[in-house]
Amino acid sequence: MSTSSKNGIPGHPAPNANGAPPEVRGKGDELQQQAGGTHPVLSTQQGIPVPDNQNSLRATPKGPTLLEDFILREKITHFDHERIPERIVHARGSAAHGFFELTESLEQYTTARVLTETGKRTPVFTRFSTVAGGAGSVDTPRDVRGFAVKLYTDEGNWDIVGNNIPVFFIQDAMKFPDFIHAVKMEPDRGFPQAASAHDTFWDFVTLVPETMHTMIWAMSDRAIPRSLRMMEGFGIHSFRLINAQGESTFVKFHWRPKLGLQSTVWDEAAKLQGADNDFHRRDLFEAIEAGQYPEWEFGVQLFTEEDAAGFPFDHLDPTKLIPEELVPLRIVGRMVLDRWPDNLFAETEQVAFCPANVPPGIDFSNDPLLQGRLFSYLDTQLSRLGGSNFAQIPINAPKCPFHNNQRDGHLQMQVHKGRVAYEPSSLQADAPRASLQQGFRSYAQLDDGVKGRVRAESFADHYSQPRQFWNSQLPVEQAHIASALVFELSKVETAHVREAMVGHLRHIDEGLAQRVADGLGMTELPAAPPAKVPPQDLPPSPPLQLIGKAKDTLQGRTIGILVSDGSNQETVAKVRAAAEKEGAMVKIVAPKLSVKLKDGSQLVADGQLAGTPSMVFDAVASVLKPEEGERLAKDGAAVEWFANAYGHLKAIAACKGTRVILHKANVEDDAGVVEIEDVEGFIAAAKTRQWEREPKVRTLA
Ligand code: HDE
Repeated sequence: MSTSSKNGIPGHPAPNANGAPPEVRGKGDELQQQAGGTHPVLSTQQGIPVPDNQNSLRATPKGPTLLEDFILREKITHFDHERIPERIVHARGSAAHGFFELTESLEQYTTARVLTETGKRTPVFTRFSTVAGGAGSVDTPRDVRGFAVKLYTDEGNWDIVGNNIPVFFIQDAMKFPDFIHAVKMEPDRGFPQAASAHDTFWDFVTLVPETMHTMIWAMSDRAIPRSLRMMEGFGIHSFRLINAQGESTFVKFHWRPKLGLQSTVWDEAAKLQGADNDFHRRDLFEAIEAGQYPEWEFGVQLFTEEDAAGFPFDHLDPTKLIPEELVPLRIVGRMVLDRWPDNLFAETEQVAFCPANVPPGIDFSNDPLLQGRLFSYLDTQLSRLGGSNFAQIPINAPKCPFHNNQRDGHLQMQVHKGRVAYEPSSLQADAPRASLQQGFRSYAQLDDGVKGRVRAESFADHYSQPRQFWNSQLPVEQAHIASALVFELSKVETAHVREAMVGHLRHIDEGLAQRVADGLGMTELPAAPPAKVPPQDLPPSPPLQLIGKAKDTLQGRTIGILVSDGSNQETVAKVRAAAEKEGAMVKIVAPKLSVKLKDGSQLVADGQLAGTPSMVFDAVASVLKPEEGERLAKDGAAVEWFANAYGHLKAIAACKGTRVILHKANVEDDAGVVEIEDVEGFIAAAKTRQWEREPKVRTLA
């Protein structure tokens, strides 16, 4: 039977006047045949074949619907339960599959095979997330990003559940619920969603000065990444590596993006929220689909107990980082993400990370925040994933053999055989037994001290490292931090909270405090609160910069070319070829989805102008015949396209026909605004942001 239909969709029967396909009423077989006849028969969960998936069972043709209709009830019931509780934090996330490959063995330090077998590829699943927003919130708010990697090693799953910022807001797990309650939307009004710019967050921050270090990182452009592919990742806490002799070395884990670091500018991040809710998810998806697999170097900082004793801070305090000048980063591996999940729910949503998942040869430190996390993740997953068998969900199951005597429970998927589900046993030759040789070993640490609810004195310095961070930044980065603080605090309604924050900033840098106070219109600087430990001046550490660590490259970047009817196809082709040669992705934008070029050929655009603003590109080019330029100069979407590209410090290549729009958009000539004929000049400018333009386009604090 033919699959063509009046509505033109192959395989779809034409609807009748009231929208229902009457010829298939109660005739599932016929629908099957219309669709080609090769599809399996639709069935219920119990395997009962479904005769008709369009109409419920009615007592008469006009109803009522019968309770007897088990097919309808089963379908609706399952649908009603499709959602599971979203994560209490890090609810909004995107993930991909890939592999980890060790390039240098750490055999001297650990027995973990994933860190000793060079060249071996270990499968990974990596999930990036925002922290504060709900699962449906936007991708680009100012927020810390989660960077969680599950490595399916031969000795069990290893989860490095980290962030894109190397320190955390609080020192003790006891404070986590308070901190999260403060940053999430305020419970009485239900806003703001996915934003720290509100009273309760800053109230908490000002009352808990240990937050200062992560606060200043979160005010930097690290919290508004351009792409998940352009972020660093950090395990944050110190962990231990344990070697064959049982010796321990402390370790911090790092991920370094091959594409270099890059962020948006704040105005761009804010506008991206309107332009594309899924900007980061789409970016990761498109890169993987295009075969541009994102890659990170894997690095470790290794140090001993004795080294640690000499640090001017306590490495067990998660609000502190170890500058690379003190302990250099050793690159020992890489991670490549090369496969998008088949199903967002089954994989990205159901994946359950837990910092307690470590293979033998890796162990925990006493960091009190880490210690709390070792409890929290399993606990939250029991309720989020509905019971104790969530490790059997394919995305969570180890890829190495596993055997234990755990039985039964909700949604047990395994059919365990045999009569023995206990140890010791003598009745079954293949019953699992513990192994001292292969099993997980905890470091035999000798600790002394007294029991108590105390905070170590060595955790008391809250300002030296934020000051070091500030002093390590380039002037443009400092201006962004100061401006972010002004923006955030301008949203705080309570005057004493704003004042308290500026007071704290004085301990970090008097100049910063003054700039923020000026930006907020304060007439005098508020007093600084007492500091338990006066801040020390630590040497600046350039690896803490972001723009300083960016790479001038078009790899992984996207260039938008605006065209319209009559555009010169050769110019478009030239710009496209040059950009693609440098590794960029090129997208055509036009006032309509298909335009007729100068030579009469038809070009299908990737995006329609009004729906594809320049925020989604790293640089833009424009090829328009003069009449189209004149016409589009009256179109707000076109004018904003250039005004935003200019304001967001992007390179612009424009033809003569485009000049009239540039004029309307107040785009002034500078090194990043080039003639379209100067393709080389455009490519060079597109590899970086035009930082020197920034003072011309916005007032920074
Ligand atoms: Fe988490 N965190 N966290 N966290 N965290 C969760 O676990 C928690 C902390 C991080 O993509 C939850 O399964 C406590 C630091 C990431 O699925 C929960 C404390 C760091 C993810 C939880 C912390 C993180 C989570 C929510 C203080 C950076 C998302 C759902 C003691 C090193 C992982 C879930 C993913 C998720 C608790 C602090 C990173 C509630 C109690 C520090 C990347 O268990």
